[in-house]
Amino acid sequence: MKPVSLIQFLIEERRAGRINAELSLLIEVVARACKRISVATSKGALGGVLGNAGSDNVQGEAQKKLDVISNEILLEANAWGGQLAACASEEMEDPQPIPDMYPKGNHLLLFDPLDGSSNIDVNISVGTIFSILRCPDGISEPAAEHFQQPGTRQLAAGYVVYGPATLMVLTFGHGTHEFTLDREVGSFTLSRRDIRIPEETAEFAVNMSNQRHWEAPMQRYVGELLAGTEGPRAKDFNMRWVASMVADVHRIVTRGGVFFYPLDAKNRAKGGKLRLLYEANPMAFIVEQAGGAATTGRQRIMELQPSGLHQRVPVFLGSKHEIELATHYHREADGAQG
Ligand code: FBP
Repeated sequence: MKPVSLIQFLIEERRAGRINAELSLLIEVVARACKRISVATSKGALGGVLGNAGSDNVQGEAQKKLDVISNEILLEANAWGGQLAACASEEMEDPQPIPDMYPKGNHLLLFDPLDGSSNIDVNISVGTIFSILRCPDGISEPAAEHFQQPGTRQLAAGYVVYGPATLMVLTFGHGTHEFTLDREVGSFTLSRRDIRIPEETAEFAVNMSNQRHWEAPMQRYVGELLAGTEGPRAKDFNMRWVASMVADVHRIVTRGGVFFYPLDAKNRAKGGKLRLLYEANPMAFIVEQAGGAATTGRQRIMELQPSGLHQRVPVFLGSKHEIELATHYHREADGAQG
């Protein structure tokens, strides 16, 4: 089969009327920025990009040098692209307006410039996660509230994994597709079209060291997985935890599985660990478009009405039947139907 480049794929989507020219150009700009981040991450110590930046982000977390470098690469590339009204990032408290010297567009871009920061210095896969929304009509200076749209309003979402290969996984709401960076040509090439996540799985991902802090329904659900053939599930389950959401989710998009970052006694006050607008919503859109499911343990993530730019939520996503069961245990414990 003749290789299909990302640009060819985008032109096909435009011809099919599934996306417009502005959204297509915006994806090209984001993809180009991620190619530069891929080069930066691959340099490691030789590029002087490892270690802390000596500053904290809005979440109070120590920023890694690559957090800051990736954030700047994405801001700079998208400032002059002409498709954006503004963008927002995990690394910035407030939305970043487009400088007046550049033309503005009517899209809003949200991103986690470098997901899995705790793995950078130990050479484990990290990534970039992004979500694209429409800027509300008549808004020329978007504020945080204009980004606070439910995940169902996303026009596109994607992640890029910087691993042995650099891969981008993308959805516009018409299936989920994977592109591999061909380093010789310097462009992303379609490697899997219309990905389907198996509804059943025997593989789960969760940070088990938090077990004692979990709610009872989560203890029950994971307890049954660990009991395996000797327990009510009568089936053995295997566990994986990379601690880079992009890598854990990509494994699920590739061969199925489930990923959990549940509410626990440590993160309850913050509402969870992972961020709704630039981690949970884009991953939920990608997974749902590949036939999986994504909930907070109680409700569909993409139906949440966001209340803050950096709002955190519990995340349950992956193979449909397991997510439905884990969610059922939580709702049952709450005395809710379903
Ligand atoms: P950032 O690195 O972007 O802050 O993301 C949070 C994250 O690293 C996720 O990628 C990952 O799933 C999770 O935190 C790991 O959490 P823990 O350190 O508890 O294992």
